[in-house]
Amino acid sequence: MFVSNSDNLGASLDLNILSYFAASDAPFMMECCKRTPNDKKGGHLAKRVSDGQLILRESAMCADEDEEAFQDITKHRFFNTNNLWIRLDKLKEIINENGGFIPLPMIKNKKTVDPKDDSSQKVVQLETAMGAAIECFKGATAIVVPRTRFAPVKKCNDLLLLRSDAYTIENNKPVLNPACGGKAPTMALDSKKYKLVGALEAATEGGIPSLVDCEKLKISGLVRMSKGTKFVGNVEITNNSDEAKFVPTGVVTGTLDLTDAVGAGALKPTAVSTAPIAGQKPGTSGLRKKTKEFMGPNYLENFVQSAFDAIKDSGTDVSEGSLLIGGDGRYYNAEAIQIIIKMAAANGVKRIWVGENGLMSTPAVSATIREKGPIWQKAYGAFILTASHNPGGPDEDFGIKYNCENGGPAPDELTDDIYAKTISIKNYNICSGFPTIDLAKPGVTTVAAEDGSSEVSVEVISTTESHVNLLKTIFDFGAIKALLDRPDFSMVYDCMHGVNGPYAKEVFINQLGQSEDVCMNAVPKDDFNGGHADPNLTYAKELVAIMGLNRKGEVIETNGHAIPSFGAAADGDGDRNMILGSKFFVSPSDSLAVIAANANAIPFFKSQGGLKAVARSMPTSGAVDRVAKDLNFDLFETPTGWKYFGNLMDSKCIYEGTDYTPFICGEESFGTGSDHVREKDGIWAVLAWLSILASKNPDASKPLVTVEDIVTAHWKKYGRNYYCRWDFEGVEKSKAVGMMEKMRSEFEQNTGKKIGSYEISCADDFAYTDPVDGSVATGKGIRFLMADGSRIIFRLSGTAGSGATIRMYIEQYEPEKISAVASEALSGLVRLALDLSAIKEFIGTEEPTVIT
Ligand code: VG1
Ligand code: CO
Repeated sequence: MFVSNSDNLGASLDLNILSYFAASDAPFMMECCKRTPNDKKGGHLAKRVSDGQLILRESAMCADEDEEAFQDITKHRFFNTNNLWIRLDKLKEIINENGGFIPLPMIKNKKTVDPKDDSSQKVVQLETAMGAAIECFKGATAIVVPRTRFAPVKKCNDLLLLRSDAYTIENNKPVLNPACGGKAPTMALDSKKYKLVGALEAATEGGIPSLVDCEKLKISGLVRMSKGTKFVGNVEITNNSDEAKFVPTGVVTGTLDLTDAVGAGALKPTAVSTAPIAGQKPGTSGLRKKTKEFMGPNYLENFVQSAFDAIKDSGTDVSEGSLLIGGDGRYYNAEAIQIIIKMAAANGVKRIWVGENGLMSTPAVSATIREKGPIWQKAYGAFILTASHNPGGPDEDFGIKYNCENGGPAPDELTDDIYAKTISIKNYNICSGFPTIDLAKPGVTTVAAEDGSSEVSVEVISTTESHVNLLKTIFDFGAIKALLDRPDFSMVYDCMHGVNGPYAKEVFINQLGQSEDVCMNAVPKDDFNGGHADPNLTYAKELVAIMGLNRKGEVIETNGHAIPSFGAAADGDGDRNMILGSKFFVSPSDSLAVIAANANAIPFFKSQGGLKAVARSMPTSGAVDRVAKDLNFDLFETPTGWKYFGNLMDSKCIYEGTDYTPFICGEESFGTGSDHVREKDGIWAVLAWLSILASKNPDASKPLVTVEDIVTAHWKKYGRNYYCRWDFEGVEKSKAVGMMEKMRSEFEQNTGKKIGSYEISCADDFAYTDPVDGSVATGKGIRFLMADGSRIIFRLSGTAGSGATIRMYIEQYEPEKISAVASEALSGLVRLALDLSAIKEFIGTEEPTVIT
């Protein structure tokens, strides 16, 4: 049996050594190397005087007064490489003799409880070492092997050597470069400054210097090196300043004091000390809090630093490609962007893209990550500054989230790691001297380090270009324009003063040639003009009235005002949509089902051979399920939040699994989208509806087939899922949690219970196993599933900036009765839901804040 350390890159199963070992008849053989000054601190092989047995002595076993003798490499000439050869029959004998184990000597090591943190609790670590087993095998032997069999990476000294040209790769193994003349350069990096690998990584961000002609390299203090430097002979570098100084390029030899050398100037990073701030756990879609909280000392900085640390730990090299930053334009957007730029520069980001005026909608961020090139500049991720539909302004909400390379929201694994880092953060990095970027001016600003060591570029890019270009490849703009140009067709799109305005104007005015009045409230405002940029019947009041409806979706008297044929609205960050026909509201769940049923009206789907799969979040109504069954699409039911759709869309292209694309997904909360991006996409849904309308109205001389006609025909074919959601906002958190807990405790007694005309066939908590990567999400909503297919669902919102919001979802399917008023059709189930939750007992009211 051959055993070795996993960090020894020279350990291979060498057949010559194996043959020698087999022929030797020894029970155990250790590969040793000659000790050089580099290895004097490590353990060595010794012969026990009393019986001549070979034994291993580790430095931790050596008394302080013996240290000098211990480190004498002329006396103790060999050290253990931990490449060990063991005869299994002898091993079995020893194990049997000793009652099931090998009596290894105990080694005592002084460490800190967090090995990465010197200031953490000191502990004594007791360990036994594999190599020490040599003393247990009578007749054990050792052979001296060339240094090439020992390439361990234990300290930054070793790692720097190994990464340099002092080593080459032969037969997949690093071997000492013959040009070194058989002896590796002696490395003496400042042990305090380069204890952890992160420090070495930071020092060699500019590349690894040449060491092949170096005899000894001693570095005291912080430096930054680059691949342009060649150390020759005996080199000693000192830097007594507190800033890491750049080692000049070219040949460097002899002693060099960098203490007074110029520093990085604007690119000088500072580690600012901070302390964890409670409550920075990202929710359904990022971290959302009161703006004032976000503006508090270190609040944004802590989260952003934790995100950078987690992103790097996940294996992303932030110095490659680009980092995108954009936001929905709410209060504090621009200041936050400047802070993130300065922190990005200090965390090693080299190229930053920012949306013009700091604006970029959530779907446009996703599109830009995926589409904007060239390939070597492609974004690996983005910070989106948004609290979406939550109100904005100094007294309202602010938010931030991170999206990954696929363009989608960070998965749970990453957001959990970000959160873990927020609770142990000690410092954040910032280049405080980095200039403030003029976000109103498109173009590139390049900031170079004074010492020439590196450069960071910030490019202010078009807010709309990548996204609108993508939309043009998805839809038939010609067909949509023909519909819009019909004299009997008119539309209005309410951007609610969110970030969607620029996109709506680009698409409808510039590309489709419509008049300005198609776009309402299309100038982004940092407080959404005091409104609630949430596209539903309650908050999109102005539009709803124009379309001839009230907040309950009932038809109102419009005193002869002309009502547009089509109305739509977007939320603060442009990912939600509400679809309205003349005097007609389309529920988001129905909208999803209608788009899925008519996907072939959209070239993106048709050209790929039609839709393959659909998905909806659990609380979304099952209307789309009937379409999936009818048209034979795969169907998925996921927890709330867009991040759960991402894996399904990436199943083939990232996970090499089943291809579910082309794919459409949606949520009851006015979110719809497809695999063209990895976020819901408000303007996409609007164009999808216009495409369907265009396809149903090929002949302009015939009467218009309306939104209402399309939905009614859909219900006639598939039946109707009556649906509503009641939100109870601003509830005290403990009360909301108490209510949920009570329902959980009653699952058993409620299952099988008959109440009035309903029978609860199952009461449970929704859990989801991701079919693509197997990850499990639990506690995703309480469900009461009725025997007749009706459902009652309760969840706590994961996007509330403060307090708690209870969401109650009600659904009832009717195959035939399609023309009832939703609130009436659902009144029985609503009553039951209010009773089952005992909501009045907990929060003192049964009156919701919003009904959608
Ligand atoms: C809400 C919606 C959910 C949506 C999320 C983000 O989450 O219910 O469907 O994905 O907002 O949308 P919650 O946890 O509050 O129910 V957006 O447009 O605010 O980013
Ligand atoms: Co949104």
